[in-house]
Amino acid sequence: MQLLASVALLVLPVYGATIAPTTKDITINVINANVAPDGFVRSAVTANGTFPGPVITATKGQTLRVTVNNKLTDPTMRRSTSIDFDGVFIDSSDSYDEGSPFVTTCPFGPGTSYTYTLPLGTQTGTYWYHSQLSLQYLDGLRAPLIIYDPADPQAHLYDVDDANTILTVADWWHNSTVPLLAQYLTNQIIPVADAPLFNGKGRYNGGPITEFAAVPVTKGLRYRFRLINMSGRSDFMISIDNHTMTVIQADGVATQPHTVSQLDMLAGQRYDVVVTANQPIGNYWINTVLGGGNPARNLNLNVTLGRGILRYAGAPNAEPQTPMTLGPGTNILVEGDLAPLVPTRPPPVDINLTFVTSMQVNASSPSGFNSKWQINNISYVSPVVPTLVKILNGASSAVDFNTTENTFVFPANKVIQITFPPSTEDELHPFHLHGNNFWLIKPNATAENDINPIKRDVAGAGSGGTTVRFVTDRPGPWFFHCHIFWHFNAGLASVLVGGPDQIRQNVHPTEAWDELCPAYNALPADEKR
Ligand SMILES: *[C@@H]1O[C@H](CO)[C@@H](O)[C@H](O)[C@H]1NC(C)=O
Ligand SMILES: *[C@@H]1O[C@H](CO)[C@@H](O)[C@H](O)[C@H]1NC(C)=O
Ligand SMILES: *[C@@H]1O[C@H](CO)[C@@H](O)[C@H](O)[C@H]1NC(C)=O
Ligand SMILES: *[C@@H]1O[C@H](CO)[C@@H](O)[C@H](O)[C@H]1NC(C)=O
Ligand SMILES: *[C@@H]1O[C@H](CO)[C@@H](O)[C@H](O)[C@H]1NC(C)=O
Ligand SMILES: *[C@@H]1O[C@H](CO)[C@@H](O)[C@H](O)[C@H]1NC(C)=O
Ligand SMILES: *[C@@H]1O[C@H](CO)[C@@H](O)[C@H](O)[C@H]1NC(C)=O
Ligand SMILES: *[C@@H]1O[C@H](CO)[C@@H](O)[C@H](O)[C@H]1NC(C)=O
Ligand SMILES: *[C@@H]1O[C@H](CO)[C@@H](O)[C@H](O)[C@H]1NC(C)=O
Ligand SMILES: *[C@@H]1O[C@H](CO)[C@@H](O)[C@H](O)[C@H]1NC(C)=O
Ligand SMILES: [Cu+2]
Repeated sequence: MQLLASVALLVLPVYGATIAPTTKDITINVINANVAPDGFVRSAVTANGTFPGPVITATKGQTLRVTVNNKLTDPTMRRSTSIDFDGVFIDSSDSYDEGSPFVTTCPFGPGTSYTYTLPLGTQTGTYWYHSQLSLQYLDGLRAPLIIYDPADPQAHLYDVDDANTILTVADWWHNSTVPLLAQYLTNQIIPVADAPLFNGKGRYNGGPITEFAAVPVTKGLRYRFRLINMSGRSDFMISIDNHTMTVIQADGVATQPHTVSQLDMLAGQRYDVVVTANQPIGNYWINTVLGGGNPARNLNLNVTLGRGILRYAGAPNAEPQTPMTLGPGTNILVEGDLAPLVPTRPPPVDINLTFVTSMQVNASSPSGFNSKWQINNISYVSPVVPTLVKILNGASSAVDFNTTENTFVFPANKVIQITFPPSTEDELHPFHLHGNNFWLIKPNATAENDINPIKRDVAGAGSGGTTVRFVTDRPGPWFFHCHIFWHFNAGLASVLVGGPDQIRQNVHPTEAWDELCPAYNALPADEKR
C-alpha cells in the first residue's frame, strides 16, 4: 500500500550511522503560567509555559547543555528551582551537575540561570526531567527526555517511534503544593489528587468536558510507545482496549520482549512498549487508571477520567463508543517476569544493608502523627551545605555528616546490596537511585533472582520485601529516595556516596557551580522557599 510505505519510510530509524559525540544546546525558561490540563485554570510552575513541558530529545553519545532560566515570580509557589534529569547517569567526572538540591548542588533563585552539562555516554532510552526542589514538580515542572539510538538493537521490533509515541501519565492538583505540603505535615494524609492526566489532559468530577488526548496510529504499523509515569504520588494501571503491549524496556534498559495486557507503573518509572495497530479501524480507550489515596477524600477525583484515545487513521474524530473501564485486570505485568536483553550476572555482595522504612509517630500531635518518614529510624533533613561540597572539603565517612543526612559512604567499586524487609505498610514506595541503575534482585513479593535480573532505577519497596544491588563504580553522592514526593519531603530519603577519594580526584566543578550556594544562601527567605 502506497500510504503505508511512505509512512514507514518517514519513520524508519537510520541504521549504521556513526554519530560523533556532539553537543546539543537546549534552553528551558522556567516561568509561571496559567494552565488547565483538566479544565481547571491554575497558576503553575512550568517549563516554557506548558504542562507537560517541552520534550528534550538527544541522540546517543551527545552532551546536552541545558540552560535553565529561572523567571519565576508567583509567591504562592516555590520560586527557586533545581532540575533533575531522572535516570540519566551523568559521567562521573561531572556528577556535580546532577541537580539534587543540597546533595550535589544548591537551587538557584528567581532572575538567575544555570547551565547543566550532561554527557550522555552510552545511555539510550526513555527518561524525564523535573524540578527536584521540594514538591515543585507537582506544580507543573515535569517533561520527557528521550535519548534516541541510531543503531537501536530493538529497531526491528517496531515501525514508528516519534513525538506522538511519547506518552505521559501524571497526577494533578488544583492547589499550590506549598499549602498542601504544610497540611500533609500536620495530618500525614497525602492530599488526594484532583485529576489523573494522560498526555497532559484529563477531567475531574463536575469539571468541563475537556478533550482527551488522542494518539494517532495507522493500521498495520507497530508503535514504540514510551510510557513515562511523571506522577508525584499516584500509580497508574495502563491498558489499551483490545490491544496488548509488548514491553521492551524498563527505565531505559532493554528487556526481552514480553507481552501483557496491563501494566502498573510507579512514580518515576518508565516502560517502552510495542503496540501493533492490528484491530479494525476505530477509536479505542487507553485506560490510565490512577491508584493511590482514597478518592472519598477528594470528590473531584475520578480515577477513570485520566484516559487517552488510540485513534486509527480513518476513524472519526470522536470518543470510543465503548464504556470507560478500568482495564481488563488480567495478564498484568509481573516485574519478575521481565528478563534483560543483555543479561549481566550481578557480582557477589560486598556490603549488605537493610533499610527499614517506618512512620515516626508523634504522640503529642492531635492526629497522632507528625509525618516523618524514616529509614532505619532516621528521617532525612536536607543540610545547608550540600553533600558534595562537604566531600570536596574532605568528608570521607558517615560521621562527617549530620545524622539527619542519612548518608552512607562506600569505597569505590564495591557491590552494595540493599534489602527492604517485608513490612506491614500498605504502600509500595518507589525507591529511585540517582545516577545509577541497580539490579532488581527481588521485586516485591517475587522470588530472588541473582542470575539474570533486570536493571532499572526505580523499584517499589513493598510489604513483600524488595532487594536491589549496585556497584559503586560511578563516584558521586547519589540520592536514593522514595519517588512519592510527599514521602520524600517528609524524610524518606538517604544519600549513597561511592568513592569519596575518587570524587575528589575526578570532580572539578565550574565557577558557576561554585557560586550557586553563596547566591542561594543570600536570597531572601521567601525566594528560597
Ligand atoms: C523553550 O523556549 C525557548 C524560548 O522560546 C526556546 O528557545 C527553546 O527552544 C524551548 N525549549 C524547548 C526544549 O523546546
Ligand atoms: C488552596 O489552599 C489554600 C490554603 O489552604 C486555600 O485557602 C484555598 O482555598 C485552596 N485553593 C484551592 C483551589 O483549593
Ligand atoms: C505512577 O506512579 C504512582 C506512584 O507510584 C502510581 O500511584 C500510579 O498508578 C502510576 N501510574 C501509572 C500509569 O502507572
Ligand atoms: C474489543 O474487546 C471487547 C471485549 O473483549 C469486545 O467486546 C469487542 O468486540 C472488541 N472490539 C473489537 C472492535 O474487536
Ligand atoms: C466517573 O466518571 C464517569 C464518566 O463520566 C462516571 O460515569 C462515574 O459516575 C464517575 N465516578 C464517580 C465516582 O464520580
Ligand atoms: C543480606 O541481608 C539479608 C537480610 O537483610 C539476608 O536475607 C541476606 O541473606 C544477606 N545476604 C548476604 C549476601 O549476606
Ligand atoms: C509533635 O507534634 C506537636 C504538636 O503538633 C509538635 O508541637 C511537635 O513539634 C511535634 N514533635 C516533633 C518531634 O516533631
Ligand atoms: C529503630 O527503633 C526501634 C524502636 O525504638 C528499635 O526497635 C529498632 O532497633 C531501631 N532500628 C534501628 C535500625 O536502629
Ligand atoms: C543536624 O540536623 C539538625 C536537624 O536539621 C539540625 O538541627 C542541626 O543543627 C544539625 N547539626 C549540624 C552539626 O549541622
Ligand atoms: C507486595 O507483596 C505483598 C506480599 O505478597 C502483597 O501483599 C502486596 O500486595 C504487594 N504489593 C503490591 C503493590 O504489589
Ligand atoms: Cu513512599
